[in-house]
Amino acid sequence: MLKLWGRANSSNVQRPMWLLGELNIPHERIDVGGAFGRTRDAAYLAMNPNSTVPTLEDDGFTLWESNSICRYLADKYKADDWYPTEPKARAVVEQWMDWSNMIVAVSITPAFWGLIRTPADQREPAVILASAEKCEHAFGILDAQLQKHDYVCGTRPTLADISLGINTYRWLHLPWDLIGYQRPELPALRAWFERLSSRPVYQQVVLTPLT
Ligand SMILES: N[C@@H](CCC(=O)N[C@@H](CS)C(=O)NCC(=O)O)C(=O)O
Repeated sequence: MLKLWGRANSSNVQRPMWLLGELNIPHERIDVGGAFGRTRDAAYLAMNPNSTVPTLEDDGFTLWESNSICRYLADKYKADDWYPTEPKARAVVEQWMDWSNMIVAVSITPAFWGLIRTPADQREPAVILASAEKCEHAFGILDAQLQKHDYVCGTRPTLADISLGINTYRWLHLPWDLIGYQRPELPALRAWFERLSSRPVYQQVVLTPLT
């Protein structure tokens, strides 16, 4: 059986969890990383030398990088709706997946750590504010894209929505007031978030307490 290694409160683990749920693929998820540790064990390092989560294990084949895991699963289970095979359509999905990692995840990580995982007396408001400003710019770009159609790449969700939908939930729900920052309301992005929120798998996997 497929094994997904990684704690369920990790944004990057939630990507393959969400896809596995949507495709109804039997699998076992094993808690490692964060408070669960074990990512520096020799056996884990042999699968993933980064000591990060997630890692996928499929009958002796191992893979890390959450977006790569999603692409592999979509290919293996022929989920063409989620990962189109037509070259241009596929390239645009991959463009937004890459942007999700290089821009959105990089922008939001300092704010997430500062607001959720740092004791109040150690918080650095200037660092969190800089992160907030980068997020505002990035989510503005995503909002403009979502003014064109209901999902990131068209009329139905793809791997691009999975890649971006998790940090969007975080951006909408981080306690920005702790640093006196007012997040802008972006109507198209909000409407897309509501559409994602009507999906049972998104509710189970993503709409969970930020920890
Ligand atoms: N680009 C990687 C990032 C992996 C990553 O940094 N994962 C974080 C969790 S979101 C991690 O492993 N942190 C250390 C830990 O959980 O022990 C991916 O998309 O899989």
